[in-house]
Amino acid sequence: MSVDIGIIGLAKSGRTTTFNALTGSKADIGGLAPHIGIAKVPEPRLKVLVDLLHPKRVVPAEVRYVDMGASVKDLAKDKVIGGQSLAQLSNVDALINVVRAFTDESIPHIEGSLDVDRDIATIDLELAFSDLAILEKRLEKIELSLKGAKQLERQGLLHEQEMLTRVKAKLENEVPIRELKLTTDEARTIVNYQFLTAKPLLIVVNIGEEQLPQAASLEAELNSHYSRPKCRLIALCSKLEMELAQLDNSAAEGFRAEFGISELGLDRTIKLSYELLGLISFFTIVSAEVKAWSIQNGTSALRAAGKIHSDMERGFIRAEVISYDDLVRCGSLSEARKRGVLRLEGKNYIVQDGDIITFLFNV
Ligand SMILES: Nc1nc2c(ncn2[C@@H]2O[C@H](COP(=O)(O)OP(=O)(O)OP(=O)(O)O)[C@@H](O)[C@H]2O)c(=O)[nH]1
Ligand SMILES: [Mg+2]
Repeated sequence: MSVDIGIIGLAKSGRTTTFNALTGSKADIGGLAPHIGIAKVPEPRLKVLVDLLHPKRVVPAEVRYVDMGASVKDLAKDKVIGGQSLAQLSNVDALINVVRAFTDESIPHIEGSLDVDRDIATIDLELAFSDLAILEKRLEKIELSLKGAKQLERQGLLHEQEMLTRVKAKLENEVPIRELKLTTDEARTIVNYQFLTAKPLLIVVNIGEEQLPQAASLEAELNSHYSRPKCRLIALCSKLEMELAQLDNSAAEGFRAEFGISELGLDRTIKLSYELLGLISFFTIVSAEVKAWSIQNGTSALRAAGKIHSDMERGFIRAEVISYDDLVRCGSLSEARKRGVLRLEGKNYIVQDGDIITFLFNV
């Protein structure tokens, strides 16, 4: 299971450019076909582990980005997003909305003028429309089923009807599902519908090169409105980021210094997406291979093992765990073992960010 992030937005907002920047791809700008690309999750601790352990192979965790091709407005032909596009979007773990802030006379803005707030609201509305359509369909079905339902089934249906009606009222008042306070049971039901406004949202404000000196202040100003539950905003120049992604390391370094970019937009974007998704990293070191994995914060050792291989989950015996800091302090796993710093943990152990884990299992 990789992490999937869908890139959406209005036409000519810079979605494909952002996709290319994030994945180092060279997808055809202006093309309408969906693009799928993979980015390696930047993980500075991985480099330290490599320097320490000299593995033969190092495998970073990955994120998959999907550039939907057509704009959200074009996907939503009959007011709502449907068919294959909806299926594709429903499957992602988080959304990136690329909003145009760059000016370019030769590329007319699709809405006639530049207005970041308006464009953010437009996309929010499109996503809400899609969710409302799904809600309405489900509510109609529940209504029908209630007619012939037996007592037990009836209770479940009434329960769901009550909750979905509540969610619908909120959506109609422009409150996205990601902001609702739900009980664990309710959240579990909601997850099954894969609502678009339930997904964490990262707003990428795509600024022009000439706006770069103001990027930080613009970002802070916009974030004061848009940093809401499971929603964050970042300002970056996708065009420049794309060009940077296509340079080799030393050339990119010079370029970044020239434009005063301290951290790559790609790295920040992935980091923010991870924060939004509540993801943490753990590492495995197996026969000269150091590998990083992403899991939801709060995952048990048993489930973490299952992420690597289902056999590991089925045959789980225990996990040998050391924190990243402890390993760095000891210098090697064998030294850590000698000093008794390695812990043996059971299947219910909650994996911590930076844990280095060896799973013991039998098949
Ligand atoms: N000046 C400037 N142009 C940009 C920037 N980002 C994107 N563009 C240009 O804007 C045009 C549209 O960019 P795309 O990345 O294709 O945008 P899109 O949202 O994928 O567009 P469509 O898929 O065609 O709807 C391209 O000509 C880009 O080169 C930017 O930061 N500055
Ligand atoms: Mg495009």
